[in-house]
Amino acid sequence: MANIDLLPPGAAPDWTIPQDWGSYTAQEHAVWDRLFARQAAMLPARVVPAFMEGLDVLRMSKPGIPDFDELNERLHRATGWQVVAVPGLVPDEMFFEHLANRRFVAGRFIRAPEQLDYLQEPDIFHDVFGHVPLLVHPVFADYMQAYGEGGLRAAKLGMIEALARLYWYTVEFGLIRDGGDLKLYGAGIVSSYGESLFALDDPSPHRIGFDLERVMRSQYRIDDYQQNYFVIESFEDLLRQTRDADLGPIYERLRSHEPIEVGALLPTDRVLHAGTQYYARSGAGA
Ligand code: HBI
Ligand code: FE
Repeated sequence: MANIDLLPPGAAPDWTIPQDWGSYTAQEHAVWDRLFARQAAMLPARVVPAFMEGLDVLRMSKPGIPDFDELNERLHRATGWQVVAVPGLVPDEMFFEHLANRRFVAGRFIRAPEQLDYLQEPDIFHDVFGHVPLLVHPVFADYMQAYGEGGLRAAKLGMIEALARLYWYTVEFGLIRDGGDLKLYGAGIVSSYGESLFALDDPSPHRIGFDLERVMRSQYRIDDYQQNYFVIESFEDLLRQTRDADLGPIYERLRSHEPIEVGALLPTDRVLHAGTQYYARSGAGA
């Protein structure tokens, strides 16, 4: 694991750097346009409507990498959030501190043309296309700030891993009911062509009703499509279940229980789809 606790040269003490939008090259803008066009064409029927509304409010269909100064005018007016540029992953507590103050940290760099389909570290397409449109939705915006505040409290209790799992299975890889359908909202999914298909259509992964404690116990994979997806009823329900939770007893039980293996199903799970786990077993993507 790279030592992400060394402040990168040129970064401010809060890890932010200037976006310096003028220095993006035509090729970098072209990579953004290619990724944007591919997702914008395939998402409308798959993604939660609030995501498309956010793209529209932020005028994100404008060609090229978004200029944060322009983006933030609209975003801040909508929900008080702003996007700040960082060189890459920031230490957990700094990450929580930014979220708690309605600042979303976005990697400034964009992937190379040959990395179109997967990269380990979040780049500006993952962060800005994937995460930012939903920050226009007032309830999701509240959830992200509450998450940051909860993360700062959890850090003091040694429960960062539980919060990282909650982030992973909601903000990054969450599914949501929309009427009778399942729709995408997790940034890790909507910024990935392949996983936007896999997460909804493929019989392999489990799809399980969201439960805070279950998610906080659930291990996850960072190197391939998810084997489990958790489904929320609404952003309002997600916010209510997390903000109103009595975390003391949950954290106590987490300390005394083993984490839940990726791909496991529990008798207490609200199973919407019991997956075949074929994809994971075949090691297709690994
Ligand atoms: N830093 N820039 C950046 N982006 C993230 O998504 C991020 C991070 N640091 C920590 C982190 N995510 C997660 O581990 C949190 O759940 C803690
Ligand atoms: Fe992310």
